[in-house]
Amino acid sequence: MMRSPIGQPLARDAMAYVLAGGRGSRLAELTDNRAKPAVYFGGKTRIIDFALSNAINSGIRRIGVATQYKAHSLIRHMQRAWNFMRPERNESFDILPASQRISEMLWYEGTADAVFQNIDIIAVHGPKYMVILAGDHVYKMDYELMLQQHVNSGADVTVGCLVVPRMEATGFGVMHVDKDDRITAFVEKPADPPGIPGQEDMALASMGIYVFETEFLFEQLRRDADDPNSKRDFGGDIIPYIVKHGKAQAHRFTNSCIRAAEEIEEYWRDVGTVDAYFEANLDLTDTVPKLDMYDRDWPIWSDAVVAAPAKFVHDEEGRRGMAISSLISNDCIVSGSTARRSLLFTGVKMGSFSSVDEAVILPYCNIGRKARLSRVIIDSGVRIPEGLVVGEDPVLDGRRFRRTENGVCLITKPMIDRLGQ
Ligand code: ADQ
Ligand code: ADP
Repeated sequence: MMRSPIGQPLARDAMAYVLAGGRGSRLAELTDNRAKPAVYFGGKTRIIDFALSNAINSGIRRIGVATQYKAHSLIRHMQRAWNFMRPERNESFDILPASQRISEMLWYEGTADAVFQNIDIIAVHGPKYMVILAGDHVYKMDYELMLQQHVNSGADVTVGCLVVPRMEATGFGVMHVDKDDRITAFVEKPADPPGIPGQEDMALASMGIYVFETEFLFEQLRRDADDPNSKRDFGGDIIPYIVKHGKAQAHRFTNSCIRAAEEIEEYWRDVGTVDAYFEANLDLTDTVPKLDMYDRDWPIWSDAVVAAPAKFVHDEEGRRGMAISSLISNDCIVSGSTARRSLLFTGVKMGSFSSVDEAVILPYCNIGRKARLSRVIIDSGVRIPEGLVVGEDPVLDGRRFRRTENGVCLITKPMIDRLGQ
């Protein structure tokens, strides 16, 4: 195994740089007030916790997060949850909002620019390798393996990749590789994605994560910044250039960080649409979910809200409060009501006679007495009025809420406020 000069895994000589500025507009109202990486997922965590936990679990101790769109909720979350790095051990955690550091007029123009504008800050930390990550995917991955492959292959850049159905690859960077997985062609978001030779209905897609030697990355970013035709984007500009003029290597995503890896199908989700977000959350209510949130070897960290335990109580008339196949977080109270195949995030209160079925209920919501809800996502802090029924009349639901193709209703505070008018 390759080691750093002081005999440690390569991850200790690397900095993870998480791109967390994008809106994720297909998540509709869920990203009206927060960036996609700040969207809650899985009962306790937010989406960005996956990339950050992967970095920490891989042994990386220097982390930067570039933020831009609606960053307030994201920054607050990271200050609460991720502020445990120790500078005296050469650890760091930098939140890097697009702060017009180069020119007062400039936000981060593209993903490459979100790194370029912070070159001086990265240089102070002095990592030999940069692991560029996206803050908006749900997966578990050991970046040390990608670093090892990068050094062993002598590549200029190593690109994390996945095999996806060809017609789903239109939103990805799609590549061709030779027999040694060297990338021979790379097209960003092709309308008609090229298939894999011998497996024409599948395509090799970029996960949008990259490993570089820091000095080489800086050279490329400076070169790109002088190119008037560049959009300053990794997938659109930097990677295609290196594929053409240098050596780019593909690193195939595997479950290798999971103990039972061989029995588990590979799990990576973009959760980019309301339906995909709903399904990925509900998957966690399966008896044996594909994504293990109880894995002590590869835990997903988040902020530990100091709050009372979840509580299930009889109401005043003796009706039982209960939850079946559900994830119930701290500070929830289920009183004389029933949750089935649902996720109740921190601080959700369910009143008597209410029931929820296939519901993703974000923190600090109140479900009023006698409400009956199925196939819903409820945004944080929403008070569901007494007796509201959702999931039984598609036409009415569609008029009141955002109802998806799959019949999932996204319910937000402004939508509830409009009901009373
Ligand atoms: P996209 O999915 O289009 O393509 P992009 O919008 O470039 O992703 O965002 C990548 C990451 O950077 C996201 O985490 C996003 O939040 C963040 N981001 C976007 N704009 C930013 C900005 N200005 N400042 C800071 N962060 C920003 C990319 C690649 C494809 C690849 C897919 C995989 O370009 O080749 O296939 O990711 O999802
Ligand atoms: P986000 O903005 O991404 O939804 P926040 O952390 O800002 O996440 O809070 C979510 C909601 O929960 C907000 O409506 C907020 O007012 C409410 N909230 C946060 N913490 C508490 C708390 N301890 N008790 C009651 N409500 C809270």
